[in-house]
Amino acid sequence: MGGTNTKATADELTATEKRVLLALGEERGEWNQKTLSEKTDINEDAVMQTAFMLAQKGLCEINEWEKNYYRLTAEGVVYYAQRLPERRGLDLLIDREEATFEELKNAFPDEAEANISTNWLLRKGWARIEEKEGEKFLTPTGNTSWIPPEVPKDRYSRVGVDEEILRIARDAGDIEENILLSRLKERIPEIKDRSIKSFLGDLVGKRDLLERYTIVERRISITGVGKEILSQGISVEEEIAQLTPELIRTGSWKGRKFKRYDVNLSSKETFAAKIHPYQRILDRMRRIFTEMGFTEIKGELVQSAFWNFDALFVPQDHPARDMQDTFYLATRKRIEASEELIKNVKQMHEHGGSLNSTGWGGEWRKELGEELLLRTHTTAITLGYLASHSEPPVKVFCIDRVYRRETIDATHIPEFDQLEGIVMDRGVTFSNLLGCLLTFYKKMGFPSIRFRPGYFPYTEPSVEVEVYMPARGWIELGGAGVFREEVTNPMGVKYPVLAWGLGIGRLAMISLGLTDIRDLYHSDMDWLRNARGFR
Ligand code: FA5
Repeated sequence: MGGTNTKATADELTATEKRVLLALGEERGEWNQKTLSEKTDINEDAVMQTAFMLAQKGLCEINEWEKNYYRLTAEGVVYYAQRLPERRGLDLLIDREEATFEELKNAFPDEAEANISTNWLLRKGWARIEEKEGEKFLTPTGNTSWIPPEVPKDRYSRVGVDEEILRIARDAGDIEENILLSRLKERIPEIKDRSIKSFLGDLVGKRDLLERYTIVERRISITGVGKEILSQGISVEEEIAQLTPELIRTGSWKGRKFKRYDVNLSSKETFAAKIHPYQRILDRMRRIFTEMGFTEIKGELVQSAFWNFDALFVPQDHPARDMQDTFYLATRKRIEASEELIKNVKQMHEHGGSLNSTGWGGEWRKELGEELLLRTHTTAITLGYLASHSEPPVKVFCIDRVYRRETIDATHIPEFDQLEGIVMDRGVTFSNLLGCLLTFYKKMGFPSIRFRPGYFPYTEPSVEVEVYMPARGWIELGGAGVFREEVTNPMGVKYPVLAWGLGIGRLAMISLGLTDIRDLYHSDMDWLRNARGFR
């Protein structure tokens, strides 16, 4: 860094940064959090924060490493004071030359501790089990130490390395691993580090007498650039960090130095409340259709089979009407339509009414039309509107929930939303329909969609709209077509009706980068916070 640059940096330092830099520049050379805090009289957290700021500016260097520490657990403290249960057990055995399990048990305050004593007596090879006349005894083996093979037994006859470790830890309070190792080696120079670690492992893991914890230690030292700034001389002036009404009123801010803002610092991420990404997509769709001159309509969730199917020229034996596909209510209701419309629909189904159509043939049964169901598509809603608005022009849309008995998978759920729309006017054509859908999807951010020939009982011609998704290939987004005369004629509609019903869930799933439609309904906070979508 050149001279002019470092000068500029010196000017940008806060008073606290200057104080810390001055301390770092003193002879001692290396500091840790604690010593630097004591030297500067700034608390440890703040001093580290400042050191990090200085490090970011290249003025100091922070080295970090982890250190293991040990201290006795509560049980460790008790066992240390009373000696380990197996040591107490051994003394008893030596005293009496042998003892039954029962006798050993009676020497301890509880059974658990007696068991610990027995287990470790056997494990350490201090006692063995002998049987005399059907009764079991514990007898001492003569071993009284617990040391690894590299340590000569005769020199450490009554030493347990674990006991030594507990003693050192008790004396030290909290002890760093390397210090513990070296203290133990002062006592038993022959012992290897590997053995000590295995004893420590037992005391921490198996016996819970010692606790191991890690502390991050830091060494902070000034860099060459830092020294250069100091060599130019810096003075610590108190700075105003926050402008208060008081400072302005009294005018005491005059002539004082203000803390500079670092506009390059990234700010903390905030997660303000916002509208659910899925709702944002619904709102966007509403806006697009409204901009295109459409009016939104609403309708009932419970529909009669007449409006959901019959008026749409869906034959009464169509598989979509099965109980397996549709949720029916247990009740029926008089059809909400004029007698004339019901009669016209009946005639259309039976023989094509006055049109050059054969209809579906057979008898159309009114009672099947009276069955109530949860609407399976929103086409029931636009159709109902059309029936009462038979004069052109009509341009309406509807966004609402529909229900189907579906096997749930990545693209199918039993409750989903559809975006329905119709245009009825003199001279509108199939091309207008495709253009309208293309415009909508383009505005939604899907420039490449494709139309495939489709089939619906109520439209001719019919298409299916598909969009490409790299993870899954082409996905069907919706159906559309021009209503057949078998649908429009009974209602007295004389002009072409363009109609479509688009699945919203699938579109939302693709827009939001999901591959499973079910994820739209999971309240995953991380996803909700970060999901980007329409505003
Ligand atoms: C219909 O519902 C027709 N009423 C659409 C229509 C309206 C055609 C007007 C012609 C004129 P379909 O059953 O294909 O069509 O459903 C339309 C869209 O809803 C599908 O393309 C799909 O995107 C979505 N969809 C269908 N079933 C499910 C489901 N179980 N879960 C999620 N989305 C679904």
